[in-house]
Amino acid sequence: MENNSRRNFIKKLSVASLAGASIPALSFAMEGKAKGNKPLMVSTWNHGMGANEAGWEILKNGGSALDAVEAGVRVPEGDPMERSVGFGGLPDREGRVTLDACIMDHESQCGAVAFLQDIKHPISVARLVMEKTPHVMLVGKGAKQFALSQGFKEENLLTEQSRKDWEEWKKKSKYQPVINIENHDTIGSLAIDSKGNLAGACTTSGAAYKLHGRVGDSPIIGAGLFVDGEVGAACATGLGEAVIRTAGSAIVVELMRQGLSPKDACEEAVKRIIHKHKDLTNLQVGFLALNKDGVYGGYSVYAGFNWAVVDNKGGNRMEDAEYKKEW
Ligand code: SD4
Repeated sequence: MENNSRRNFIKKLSVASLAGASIPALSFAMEGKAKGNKPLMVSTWNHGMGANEAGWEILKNGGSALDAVEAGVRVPEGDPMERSVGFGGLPDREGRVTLDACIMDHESQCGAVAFLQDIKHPISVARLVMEKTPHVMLVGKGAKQFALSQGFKEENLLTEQSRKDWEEWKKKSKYQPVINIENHDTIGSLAIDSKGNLAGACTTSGAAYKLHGRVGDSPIIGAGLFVDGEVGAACATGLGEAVIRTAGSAIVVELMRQGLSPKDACEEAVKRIIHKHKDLTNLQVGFLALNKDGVYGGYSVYAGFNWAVVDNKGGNRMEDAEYKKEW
């Protein structure tokens, strides 16, 4: 074996053993360390474009990743045409819009709200939970009470269109979570700023027509979002129950710590979801990750997951995830 390939082989083995030796995709170890860009922001789905635009205004002027992701996800949260996030989000089966969100920075500070009603920007409430309370998560009435105490307004989040769709749904009342097909869903945003600091935010109205009280992965630190300032950040979109079962975003970050590229780490997390679920019908999950070097990547169970990325080099653009084609 010639020296170079022997070195690569040894490198590959050590990464594989650290990761539990179940990882076929070790292209990162073979290719050497990829170089990324700073600042940079990635956000899930087509509505990621608007989020990135708002976040980039902050990042390009030397602002923080934390401010960028918060400002970014507030865009779809406030848009009544986005039917899966914030104002205008589809309600649960009782016709109530209940929102989940969380935010995390490079120092492992984090805040979350779940089952929050009547407040348009759950991500900003989550940030205040992080900054102004000794807690990480507030839910339901308590979260709303806290939001009101911080000056947020009580608003009806059920738009006329969402109400009509819900009335229509009630005729059959069939719970069929059809996720990611219309190419707009939960928003997760990850950013690295010019200082090299990472942050992430995730916000959603959750699965349409869910049981009243259901909370998904999006406000759960380690499931819908995880950031380790020394390693990288990851977020998830799709069937939250599957992401919670596998501690999805925490796993993606842990795999990056062990040397996997963001894309390979996401792929491995998707494989675990596939491995742990017998019935994969409609079970779409997509992960998106960004490491400390500004390298990003994603992967999903089925085709259709995409994200927006913005940096100094290429502007704001959409990219499609690779996905598992057979198993
Ligand atoms: C949830 N993960 O509540 C969210 C929904 C979602 O793409 O991301 N859909 O389960």
